[in-house]
Amino acid sequence: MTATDLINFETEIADLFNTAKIRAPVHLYYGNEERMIEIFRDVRPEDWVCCSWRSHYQCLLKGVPPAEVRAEILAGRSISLCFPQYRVVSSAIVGGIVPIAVGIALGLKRRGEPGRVHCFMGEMTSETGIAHESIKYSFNHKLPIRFIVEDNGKSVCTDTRESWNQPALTAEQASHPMVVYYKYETKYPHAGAGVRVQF
Ligand SMILES: Cc1ncc(C[n+]2csc(CCOP(=O)(O)OP(=O)(O)O)c2C)c(N)n1
Repeated sequence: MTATDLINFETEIADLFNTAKIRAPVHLYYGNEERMIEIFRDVRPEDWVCCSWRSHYQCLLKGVPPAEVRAEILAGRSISLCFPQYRVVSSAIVGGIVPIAVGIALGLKRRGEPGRVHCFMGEMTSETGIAHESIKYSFNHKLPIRFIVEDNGKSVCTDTRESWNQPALTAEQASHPMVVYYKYETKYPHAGAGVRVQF
């Protein structure tokens, strides 16, 4: 999957959404393709990838065939794509996937199984209590997991830094051995594709 393949996939989904072929929410990525490809250089087939409502790139990069991802999105399940056979799972609850990811990592460690967990979250999610506790627990218990904080600056329509009255995010202020932080600028709204229903 190249950056162009990823962009083309999201463009097709945007068109399908804007022409009402998809009748459930979609959350699209844009502007982070190179970072995603770089992050996935460290993801192996035995690893688990855990995502939020925005997960098309992760599914494609984990090896789910584009036709399978597209079919699930057309069926209205973009917001919580799960392909356990490819070891990629999602939750659309803010913060919901983070302790699930920790549980998977704990399971791998207890069973002595190979592989690790890559848990993606938006920057607002990364400021929640559940994320802070999950990162602390994983670090102290030396779990096979890393957390990827993806900063697009907003939480739906709210400015994340402004809401916490914090000029820099926690993940930005101090580097953590288990956290990868990156910033990107998207051309899409929080949800939808800029024409039909969005919020
Ligand atoms: C418990 C809960 N509260 C509210 C929502 C609605 N909601 C969905 S995404 C989102 C914003 C999350 O922002 P961020 O973590 O920065 O992720 P982004 O979508 O910007 O990637 C909110 C409030 C939700 N899905 N779950």
